[in-house]
Amino acid sequence: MLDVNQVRNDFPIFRKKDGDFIYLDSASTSQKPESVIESISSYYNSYAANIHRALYEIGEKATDRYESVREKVKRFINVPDSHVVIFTRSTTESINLIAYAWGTKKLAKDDQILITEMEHHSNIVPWQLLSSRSNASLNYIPIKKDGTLELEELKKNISSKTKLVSVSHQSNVFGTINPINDIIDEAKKIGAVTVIDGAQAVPHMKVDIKELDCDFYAFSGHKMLGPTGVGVLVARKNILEEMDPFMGGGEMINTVNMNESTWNEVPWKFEAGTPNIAQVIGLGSSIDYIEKIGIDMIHQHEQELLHYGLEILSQNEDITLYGKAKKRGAVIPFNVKNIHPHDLAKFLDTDGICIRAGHHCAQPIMNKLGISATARASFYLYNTKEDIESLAESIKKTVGIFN
Ligand code: 7TS
Repeated sequence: MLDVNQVRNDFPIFRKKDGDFIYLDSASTSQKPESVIESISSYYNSYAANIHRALYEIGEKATDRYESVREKVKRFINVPDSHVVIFTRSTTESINLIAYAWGTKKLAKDDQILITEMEHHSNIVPWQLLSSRSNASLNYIPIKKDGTLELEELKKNISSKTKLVSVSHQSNVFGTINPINDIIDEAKKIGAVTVIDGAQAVPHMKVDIKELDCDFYAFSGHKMLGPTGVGVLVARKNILEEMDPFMGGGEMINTVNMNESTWNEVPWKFEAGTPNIAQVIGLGSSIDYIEKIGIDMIHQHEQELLHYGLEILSQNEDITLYGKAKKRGAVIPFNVKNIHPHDLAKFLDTDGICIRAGHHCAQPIMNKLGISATARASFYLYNTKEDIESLAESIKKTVGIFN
């Protein structure tokens, strides 16, 4: 069993006695353990230098630390080759990179991009932009009101025209863990490229890229105990080699003359300019931390919290819970009778409880449910059953004030 008290003690933000708070918004961003914060300050305090160019000790150390994080990502999610691990700013940037550097070259009129109604806006808008640049059509696999995909519709929608299929591994609204193995298999049958948005999956469950065998997989450091400003894109090497660069600048070139340039090898071809060095090093420490605790242990702890949360909140008749997927991560969207989720979040905040309220950057889901917003509680390794009991109590109190 996970020793949550010990875990919480690793996080400076939870050690403060004054202004105690209960953090139930990890699907938005996670808190950071001391080891991650220290690895970032240690770079700035003792070896701050640019990478890949400095011929002195601290520059070489910074380069080694930065590059070693590719190996950590490779081991953590079982990527075949550390050279297909590209550092970006976020999941959002990783998906935009694919849409520009792969999509602009590969897609044309009569081609189809297939996504789902369950996506975060960052897995919708880049494809809308690509669709208007290329004239390829953009189609959606519908969702059911219970927060699962209409998989029967996948077979109806996918055809030889489909060139790219992009799906989230785990929904940020319902927590639904999508059957991405089946979707990748269907896409492969017709030779479509597959993109998996793993922003909500990598922090919370074992992900195995070799086993998934998708073409692209994207995630963010800040949702997995790491700093903001670093994301990852892993991809199949031959596809990366065929792609044009995303951004031009220093480091991504091999040669530059007045008229043209040639490109550096993968992955550096996609890392133009000075990267987020400290953030990448911080991501390395967050992977170390998660591996020390064990991703399966974290997943199991979150599953217990999820089931406890569903049980406790369902006892309150004023609460409507959304999502009924059998395989589901620790995310609970809900609404409380006669209280707008923004008001609820503000009232819970007076009890020191942080939840998210709004459309969660997933407006097509809200449209499907016929609502404009929900409240959302999401859990991570540092949350406890007492946190959930406090949430339930504070909701009851707020209902009393409003009714
Ligand atoms: N994809 C999914 C499934 C997400 O949940 C998010 C962020 C993103 C992509 C974008 O990640 P970013 O790091 O590039 O911003 N989701 C949320 C959320 O649910 N609440 O705030 C951010």
